[in-house]
Amino acid sequence: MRLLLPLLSLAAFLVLAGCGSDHSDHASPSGADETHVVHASVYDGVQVIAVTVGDRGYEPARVAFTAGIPARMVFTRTVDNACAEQIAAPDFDVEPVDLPLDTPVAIEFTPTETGTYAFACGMDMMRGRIVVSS
Ligand SMILES: [Cu+2]
Repeated sequence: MRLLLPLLSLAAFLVLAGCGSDHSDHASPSGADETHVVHASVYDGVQVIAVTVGDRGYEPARVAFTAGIPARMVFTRTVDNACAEQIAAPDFDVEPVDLPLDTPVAIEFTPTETGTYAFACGMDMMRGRIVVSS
């Protein structure tokens, strides 16, 4: 018991710490991830967004691009989860691409029309949204 108790309290601390970061990440008024949209930054004529594929899915799960400018999404998978092992953007003809653990992988396309599109895992189970505006 002398050994077990400190381990249990450490585990409790880790759970609380994880919970705490959850709240700060999703501090939007509605509390929903759906409202959190990250706009691309333009570097050398390419609009770029970095997305982490973690145990809560895509972060950010909604990204915004401008129509008519080449776009690059750089995915880094940080979770060892078979569902997250590939990324695809079928609306932009991006076929499923492998995401090795902790290795940034870029997909590129040029959004030409405004609208809301999808990116997803290779099985189309884990999904994110791409919002294209003019
Ligand atoms: Cu999947």
